[in-house]
Amino acid sequence: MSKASGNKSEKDVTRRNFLKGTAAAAGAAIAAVSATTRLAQAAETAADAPAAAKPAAAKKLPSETFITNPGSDFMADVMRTVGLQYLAINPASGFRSLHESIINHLGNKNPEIITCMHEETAAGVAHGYAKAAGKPMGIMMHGTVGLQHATMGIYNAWCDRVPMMIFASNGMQADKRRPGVEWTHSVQDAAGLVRDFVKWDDQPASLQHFAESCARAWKFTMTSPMEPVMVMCDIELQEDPVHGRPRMPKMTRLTQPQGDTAALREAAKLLVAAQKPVIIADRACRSQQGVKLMVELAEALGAAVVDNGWRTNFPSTHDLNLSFMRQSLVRDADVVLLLEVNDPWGNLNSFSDPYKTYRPIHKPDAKIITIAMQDVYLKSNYQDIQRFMPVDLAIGGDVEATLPDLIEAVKRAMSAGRKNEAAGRAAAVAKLHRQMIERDKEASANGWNASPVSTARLSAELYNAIKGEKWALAVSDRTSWPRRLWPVTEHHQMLGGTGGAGVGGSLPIALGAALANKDKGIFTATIQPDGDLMYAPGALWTAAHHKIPLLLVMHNNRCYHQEIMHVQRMAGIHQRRQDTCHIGNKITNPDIDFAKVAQGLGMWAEGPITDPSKIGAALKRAVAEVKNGRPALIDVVTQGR
Ligand SMILES: Cc1ncc(C[n+]2csc(CCOP(=O)(O)OP(=O)(O)O)c2C)c(N)n1
Ligand SMILES: [Mg+2]
Repeated sequence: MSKASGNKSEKDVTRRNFLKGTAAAAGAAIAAVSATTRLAQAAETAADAPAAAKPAAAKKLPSETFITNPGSDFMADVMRTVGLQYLAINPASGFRSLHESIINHLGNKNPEIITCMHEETAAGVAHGYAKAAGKPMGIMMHGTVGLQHATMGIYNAWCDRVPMMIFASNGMQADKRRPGVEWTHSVQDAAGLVRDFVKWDDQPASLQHFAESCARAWKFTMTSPMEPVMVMCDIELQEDPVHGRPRMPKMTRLTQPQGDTAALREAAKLLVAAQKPVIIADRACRSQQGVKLMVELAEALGAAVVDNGWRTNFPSTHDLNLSFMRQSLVRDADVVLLLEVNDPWGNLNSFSDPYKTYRPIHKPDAKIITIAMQDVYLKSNYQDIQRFMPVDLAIGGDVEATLPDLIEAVKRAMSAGRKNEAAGRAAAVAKLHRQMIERDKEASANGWNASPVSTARLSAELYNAIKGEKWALAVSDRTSWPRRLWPVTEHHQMLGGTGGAGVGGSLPIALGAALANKDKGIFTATIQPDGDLMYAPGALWTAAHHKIPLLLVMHNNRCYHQEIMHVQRMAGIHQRRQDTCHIGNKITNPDIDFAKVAQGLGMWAEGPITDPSKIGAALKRAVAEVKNGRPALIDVVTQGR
């Protein structure tokens, strides 16, 4: 009791009065209280029951029955066998038994519970973790209301092709449901809510079924295209004792699907014969090995590479990197190779908004080749499939698994003459690369000392503060400057965006990446937009509580900037006033004090900073905090995007 909480004897009297006459007074221990509660419930049930159903007097009361082998212990063991390191939850009675099994049976380790204040945060954390760790994390949701909150985070993960093991509770046996909330929180088909954007789901009816479904779910989520999967956790299955001898099946050793060898030979011939081949990559690489293979392919062909940045696919420092020259490259190309590109049509056509006119950028006779899992597995309802693009050769396969065969085929098809041509081409591309870098550097200096701070200055200051660390930028698409200016050579350094562009995803995704990077000694930073943070700011408490070392640098433009631009565009085409377009879009009056918000949730924080010359020193202090294991936030007032 704290000193401020008042007179002790007075409190005790109040407490005594409260307990007087209640069964709970018989014992102070929590276990005894819960036993009493059960006793009271049992008595109530017995009184209500028809005479014939009353238990015989000699029989044990339900309150004298203990379950020492709940099904949830076995289910928790299954989660451990599947390899889950963490399980993000917002607690719920639907999985109270599993929750207890994880903390008391497993000792809250493998999986360890990550407490989240919103289910969307839990999904986002698992999303970011998967990208940084290369394996799924678990989330456990209350099957109805919890899952309803989690949906957008799951959709982001689906669009971003990341593995995730979703568990959700449900009470399938209606006669066992507690009256009231357990009914409103039960559903015939809980997975129906997310079925359009999970790869597979199941509602196991036995523990053996649960074990086999988890093994299957893990296999599906870890096979390209990697996407979330969901296994329901029936309440009775959790709370009943284990029946029979359920067994966890052996875990499968996975390989990723590879493109057809004959088709790859054909692709290699086209690429080798090309005068101006271009490679465009989206979610092509899963690891540094993938980046190495990309370099080998590009160098063998002397081909320019456009890395769209949804993962790190190609070093930004490499001479063949022309990521920000896609339009001119596509215009001149005779062969374009698209590697797990989500939107081939959008990459090869220009679209004018708001006029909605479009035209192809590529030459009519340019050969288009795709290697992707996109054609192998998709669903019909949500339209992240993008516009149909006719191509000359579509090869189904995981890019990283397919590249070795393609590289070999290219090398075999390469004559001495073609090798010389490739070397000449590479030299020309290298020149363009240097020009591109110079242009970006010059452009970044625009408004260098401006206040509010430019995003280019913010990015440069952040890089300066973390360049001595083994660093990662968890969400790397909030402004294009880091991708333009920072030397990126490692796959872990930039992990892409939110996938589905569901705002509110950036913060938890960054948190999840930092959680995974913690074990690898990687320092994680993120550029955090203001609007995104405010969807579920409770994620900051999760960062502080679990000591997740993340540096958040606010890109606080005090508005939903992207949307202001849309409304301005509409005002333009409607020929109406522009000065009202801030309505509904500005996040001012009051200005949000993000440092205070973060401090209130247990983080180290400074700001708001409006003078760009003050950012460097503040970041230095923040980096030191994060290196000591404490998440930190620096609030910088910015402009634009
Ligand atoms: C869940 C959701 N709601 C609304 C939108 C529409 N939207 C797209 S960008 C954006 C603005 C986000 O603001 P902020 O995170 O501050 O980024 P800024 O545009 O200011 O850089 C909004 C609301 C969306 N994409 N997702
Ligand atoms: Mg904003």
